[in-house]
Amino acid sequence: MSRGLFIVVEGLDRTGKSTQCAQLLNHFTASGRKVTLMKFPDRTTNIGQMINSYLQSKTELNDHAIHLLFSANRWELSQHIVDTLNGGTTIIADRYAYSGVAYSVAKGLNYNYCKNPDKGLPKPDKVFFLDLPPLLAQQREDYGEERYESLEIQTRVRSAFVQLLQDNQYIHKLDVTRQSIESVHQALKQELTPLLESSQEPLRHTL
Ligand code: T5A
Ligand code: NA
Repeated sequence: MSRGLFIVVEGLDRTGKSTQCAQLLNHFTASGRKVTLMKFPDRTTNIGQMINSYLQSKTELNDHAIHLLFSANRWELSQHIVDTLNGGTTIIADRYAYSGVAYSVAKGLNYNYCKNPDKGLPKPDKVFFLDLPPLLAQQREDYGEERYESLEIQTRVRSAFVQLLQDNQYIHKLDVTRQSIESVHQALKQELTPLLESSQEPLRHTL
């Protein structure tokens, strides 16, 4: 049995990540592939509830402490990720460690410091960065409800993502400016085709 693929969708707030993850889930399901969705942060765990409370500004936390909690939230699910992939199920993840680095760097934490806690996590087979100017993202509905959803912060988060793109050539940037949901979906599918048609090497790469 071949293992599942690990696909990650990244981007600033409101860029259409959840929408596209849902579209991919439907597409894979319809084509008969075993597939599941994951979302980071996973707010359902104990750690995830602390993160949720922080994101809703109900609690305050030291910048380093919340950074480590976001990473811990990935680590607590890491064995589940490995087992799921090895069991032949594809994972579509709505955000992952790249958000972890970008948002903390945007607050002023050191780039290399930010990458360290995630080292050793399962490495995705494909990472997409949905790129939308922060000003356009801001015009989408429900913007501004959570911490980080301001133009100033999002602009700094985007700069951090640009550095991640430079350092990790395997991240695929997709300009979604004025692109319909359907056309972004088509672009993601097209980019995934070679991966879907090739047989996967055993999972052994880590971040
Ligand atoms: N964070 C996260 C960290 O600081 N460290 C970490 O390690 C991690 C993992 C989590 C927050 O935590 C931070 C980053 C975040 O600030 P979240 O739960 O992921 O937040 O929430 P958001 O990223 O804010 O996700 P959203 O759900 O708000 O945005 P999405 O998923 O990018 O966008 P989506 O799909 O919900 O779409 C937003 C709106 O745009 C429309 C949709 O219908 C919707 O109304 N839309 C489009 N409109 C026009 N054209 C298109 N192509 C469209 N696609 C979607
Ligand atoms: Na989302």
